[in-house]
Amino acid sequence: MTKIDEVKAKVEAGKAKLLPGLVQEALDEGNSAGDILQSMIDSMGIVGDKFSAGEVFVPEMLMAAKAMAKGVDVLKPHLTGTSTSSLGTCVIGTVQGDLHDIGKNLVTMMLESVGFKMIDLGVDVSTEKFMNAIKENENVNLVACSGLLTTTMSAMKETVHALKTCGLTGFKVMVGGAPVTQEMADEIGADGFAPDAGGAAVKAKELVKA
Ligand code: B1M
Repeated sequence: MTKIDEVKAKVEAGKAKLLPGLVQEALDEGNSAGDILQSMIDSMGIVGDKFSAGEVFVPEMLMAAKAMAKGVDVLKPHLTGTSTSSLGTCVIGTVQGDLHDIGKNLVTMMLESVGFKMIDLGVDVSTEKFMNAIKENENVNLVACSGLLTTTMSAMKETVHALKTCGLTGFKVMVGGAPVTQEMADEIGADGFAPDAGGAAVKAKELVKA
């Protein structure tokens, strides 16, 4: 078994304590941070499929998520650049009713690395909380909403609608997350969509420079 396969297997098995050491060993062996990250994302896909099939349950999903977070901590310095330019301030959060944060955290990391100051509101973020963050922080030029559940897509729609019609100006709204598509983003009036964290950094730059 290669070190990268071991990382993948231990994320799936939810072995959080083993992950930092294994990820470091995979890096030391010359694997790229991007490849290691992808192996962990693939693992979460497998866990999700097993959950759908009734082979694992919420506690196992949670343990896998914790293991991945530990692995990402080790990868962080290898994934992020050292941008000195300031692109502005981005308020980010997972929409109301949704507790998934791994994808949102990866997007946060990538946006930070291209030069955004990030205000991370966490998970289960109400529309009101997004709005207060725009008012309370200077130069907010981007709001990023993440969502993983089909059942919280209505919350995303409500939040985007409220942000676009509340009278506050000077920012663009970007959406993303597994169930989100470009078509849906257009339909709910978002300014931008990205399918993954790398794409989110590219789209964010594009949006604030437009
Ligand atoms: Co949940 N869960 N979960 N879960 N969970 C999914 C999402 C699910 C697909 C699993 C399945 O059934 N196959 C399913 C949703 C089905 C649906 O809606 N159609 C599901 C379910 C049903 C649930 C519960 C309802 C289960 C229950 O209680 N019965 C429950 C809901 C709780 C809630 O939120 N209210 C629940 C709970 C949980 C845990 C808490 C146990 C845990 C989350 C822990 C955490 O996040 N800290 C969890 C996990 C781990 C998963 C899976 C297995 C993995 C998610 C993940 O982290 N993926 C997931 C299955 C799957 O994804 N295949 C599943 C890795 C991550 C890197 O990918 O978040 O997609 P992702 O982010 C990507 C892109 O989407 C994108 O960039 C990232 C990668 O580069 N992206 C953006 C994300 N946000 C973006 C924002 C952007 C742009 C791009 O711009 C703003």
